Amino acid sequence: MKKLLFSLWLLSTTLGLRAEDGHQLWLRPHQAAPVTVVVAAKNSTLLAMAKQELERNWQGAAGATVTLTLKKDNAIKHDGFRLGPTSVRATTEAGLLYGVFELLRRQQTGQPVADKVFNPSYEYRLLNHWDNPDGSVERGYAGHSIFWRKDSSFVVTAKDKALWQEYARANASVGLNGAVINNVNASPLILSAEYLGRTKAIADVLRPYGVKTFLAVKFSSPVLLGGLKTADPLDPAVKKWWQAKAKEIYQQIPDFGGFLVKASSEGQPGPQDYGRTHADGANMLADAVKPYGGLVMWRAFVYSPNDKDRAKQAYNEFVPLDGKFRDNIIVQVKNGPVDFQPREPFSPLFGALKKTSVMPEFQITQEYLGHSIDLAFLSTMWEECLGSDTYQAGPSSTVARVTDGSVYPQKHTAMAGVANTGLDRNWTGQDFGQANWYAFGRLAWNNQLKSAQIADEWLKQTFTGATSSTASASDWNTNFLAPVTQLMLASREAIVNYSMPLGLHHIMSATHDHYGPGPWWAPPKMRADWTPPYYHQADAQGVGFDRTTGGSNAVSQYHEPLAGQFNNPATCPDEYLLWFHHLPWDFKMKSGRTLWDELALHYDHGVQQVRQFQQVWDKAQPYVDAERFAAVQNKLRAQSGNAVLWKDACLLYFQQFSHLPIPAIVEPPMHTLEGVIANDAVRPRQQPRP
Ligand code: BDP
Repeated sequence: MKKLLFSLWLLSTTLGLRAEDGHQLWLRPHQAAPVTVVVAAKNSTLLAMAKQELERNWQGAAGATVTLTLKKDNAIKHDGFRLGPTSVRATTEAGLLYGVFELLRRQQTGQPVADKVFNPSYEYRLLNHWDNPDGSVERGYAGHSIFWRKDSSFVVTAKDKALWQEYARANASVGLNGAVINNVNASPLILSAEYLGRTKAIADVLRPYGVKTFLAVKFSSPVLLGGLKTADPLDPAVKKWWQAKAKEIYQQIPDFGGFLVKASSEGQPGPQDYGRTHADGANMLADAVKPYGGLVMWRAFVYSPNDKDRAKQAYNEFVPLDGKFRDNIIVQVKNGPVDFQPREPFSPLFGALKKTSVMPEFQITQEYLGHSIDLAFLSTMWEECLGSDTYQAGPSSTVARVTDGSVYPQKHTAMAGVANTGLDRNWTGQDFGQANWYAFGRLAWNNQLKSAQIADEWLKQTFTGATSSTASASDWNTNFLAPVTQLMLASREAIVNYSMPLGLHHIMSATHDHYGPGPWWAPPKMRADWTPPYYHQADAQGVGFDRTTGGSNAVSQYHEPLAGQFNNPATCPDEYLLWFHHLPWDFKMKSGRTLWDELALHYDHGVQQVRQFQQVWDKAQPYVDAERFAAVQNKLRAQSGNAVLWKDACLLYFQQFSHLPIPAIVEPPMHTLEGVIANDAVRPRQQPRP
């Protein structure tokens, strides 16, 4: 019997049919060559982890001796390291661990290992988990929280710990060194003794991988949890409450990272409830954690229903406060001025805050880019934002450089990404979602990295070894790596094309948690800035949001030459055109086509791109294990249908205003507008997983 099972296993392995559930991420097990690891430092759990990684995964010369040395070195910053073919030197233990992972990555992906210093772009490289104490995940599409459980029994099981350890190891492998383990829409419960107990248990598991634990806190916790009458940041009792809470936390978790705060934002309580400023609120919390070396990350995601233009609010509220924040505060700014849309120009706050530490916040979870159904490699989007020149301190003041300390003397630097992890066996729902977790870590470590390299690295580590026997390894590069890399690099633009091209934004379905189209959605009495028509402004005259000097004037929040360039439709880049302009349907585009035709062609092109992705993936079959091949194939099928839905719905909806025919070269709609709207209204909140 045993023999039969073994033969079956062997057969299925060689045929490439072995179950590959994706749980191993980019850290797939390897046949390691023998290696001797000499640790020239006092032994610690973290260094033991580093040693173990080398011993288990060494792909270099058999019998090599690798030394890990802790040593002062002026060229090394923060937890950076100096790498040689058989040596890693760093000034911190975490630096040695990152060096080990870099060495192994280079071996696995065929990159040379020259003597070189690697320094991180940012001091803090953080995941923000929007995980609720009841185990649900806001905007999460990969199952329940890996940290919190519905039953709230607070029992920490061996299974919990094993999972947290795998999670921490994955973070460390790409240099991520911090995790905010609960939702920014924070429950006050998170600061209760029970939840702090579980937080301590999590922190203990993350620590050996150099990952610090942070909490998101609710500004009104002193009232809701502490029973005080007020949460006014200038009230002495409130200050005392937070100081005592900080002490309680640090007694249990001495290296606790600090607080992330969403306040006076989207209905969350905050200092403005008491007539105080963001600086008043943030400073009070910063003082509470200061004695322990803690940090406060204060979000600048603010807007109010009375704004004529929501995109302007954060800049208006925060620029006057520049220089008023304590030095252990970082203002956390979303990449764009509205809200993680498939494409936005960069937030004008980047570079405009010159005396305040500022950090970019990206969204790894695909709230507006197809949940865990559509394939979207978001690295290109983040690269685009980081590479955008703000001109705030002369040319080359890119978002990357105005946030990483290259331009302004920031006391602290950081980058945050809203995580896409959950209890799904493959962590992220869509297998390619893992690439976004990976890419975020790599870019937080090095904000100059190119998406092509990141995709190449991720594919090589994630799919090598899964090839079936019918495919030769030498074909792998040509038939799998090259086309799938191209697919990944084009994937985000395809989504922009079939959902919100030419600067359109926020026109997604509200009834279906932001998946699919919904440009019509505007129930009576609904806040205007939560409805798509507020953003697309389609009427008989044209389409787009007028943010020019003649309109909301949001354009003036950008530094010249950008303000002038964006303000003029002739010089405004096509991809931001309808972000800044309301233009007639027959507006003549740079291509010579009318705006209406151009819009239609973009929608159609997006659909065709997804069809092409399907073809690329189908051809990749011999190079991918059966399970992941089928999973991605199914997702692409669903995405293809969704792309057509977007195209049909948006073109038919806008056609009511343009009264123009859909160009003949565009695939004719297979839906009716009435049908799509009716279907959207009755769609269940959670679409069954394809
Ligand atoms: C929006 C999400 C919402 C978040 C909010 C935020 O829809 O769930 O709470 O961002 O970032 O995009 O606070």
